[in-house]
Amino acid sequence: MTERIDRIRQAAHRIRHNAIDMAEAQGQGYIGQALGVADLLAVVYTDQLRYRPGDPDWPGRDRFLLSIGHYAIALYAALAEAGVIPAEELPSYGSDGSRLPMSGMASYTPGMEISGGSLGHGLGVAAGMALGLRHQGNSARVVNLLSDGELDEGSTWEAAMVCAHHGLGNVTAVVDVNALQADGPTAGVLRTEPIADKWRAFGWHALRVDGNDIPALVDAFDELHEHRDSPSVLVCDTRIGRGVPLLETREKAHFMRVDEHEWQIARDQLEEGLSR
Ligand SMILES: Cc1ncc(C[n+]2csc(CCOP(=O)(O)OP(=O)(O)O)c2C)c(N)n1
Ligand SMILES: [Mg+2]
Repeated sequence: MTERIDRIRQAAHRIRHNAIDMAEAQGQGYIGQALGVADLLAVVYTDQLRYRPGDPDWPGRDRFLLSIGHYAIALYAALAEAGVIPAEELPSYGSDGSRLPMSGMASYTPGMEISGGSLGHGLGVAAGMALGLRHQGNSARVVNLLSDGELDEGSTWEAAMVCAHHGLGNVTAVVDVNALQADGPTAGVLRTEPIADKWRAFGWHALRVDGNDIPALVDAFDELHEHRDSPSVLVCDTRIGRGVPLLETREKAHFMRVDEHEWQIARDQLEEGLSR
C-alpha cells in the first residue's frame, strides 16, 4: 500500500509542476483549482482509470468527462503525467494554434472526451454515454468531474435523477468542493450543503473525503469501484492552491494573477512541501 501511495504522491507532485508550467506561460489563470485537484487526478489517472495512453479512442477505455472547462489546465497536467499528451506541449497552453485551449475542447485535445465550459452539461452527457455503453455490453466506466459551483445548475440534478432511474452503476461523479465560485464563496452564492445527503436523496451511493488526502481518496475510489448497484459520487473537499502556501492564501482565487517573480517561489514551495 505504501508503495502505491508513494507512486500516486509523486504523480500528484508532477501534475502540480505541469500546472505551474502552464500557468506561468499565461501569467495567470485557474492555477488554484489545478493545485487543488492534483491529488484526486493523480489517483484517477495513475491508479483507477482504465485507458491506453497511445490510443485515446480505444473503445474499452473508461471515459473521464471534464464538464468544468476552466479546469482544463488541471486535466492537461494529468494527461501529460499519464502519457496521453507530450509534456513538451504544456507551455503552449492557451496560445493561438495550441491543442490545449484555456477551456477544454474535445476536438482539440487527445483524451478530452467532451467540450466543457457551459456548466451543468457533463452529467447529462455521462448518463447518455453510460446508457450507450450498457447497450453495447461495454464494461467501461464513465467518470464526471464537477465543481461545487456546478451544483447550482438544475441540469446537474436532472441528470442525477436520470442516472439513478436507469440504475447506472457505471457512472461515478466526483465533485470538487473547494468552497469557491467565480462570484465568491459557495456558501454565499447558493447554499448546496449538505452535499452528500442531497446525492443520497437522489438515489446515489455517496462518500465524502478530504480531496487532498491520497490514502483516503484511494480507499474511497476502491469502495466505489466495487459498487455497481447505483451511480456513485465522491464528494471531495479540496483546498485551492494546495501545496503552494503562497497561492493557498491568495485573494480572488477563482482566476489568479501571479507576478513574474512569484513562479519560482511557487516551485520552491512545492519542493519544500514534498520533502516535508
Ligand atoms: C452555464 C454557465 N453559467 C455560468 C458560467 C460562468 N462561470 C464560469 S466558471 C464559474 C464558477 C463555477 O463554480 P466553480 O467551478 O466551483 O468555481 P471555482 O471553484 O473554479 O472558483 C461560472 C459561474 C458558465 N461557465 N456556465
Ligand atoms: Mg468551486
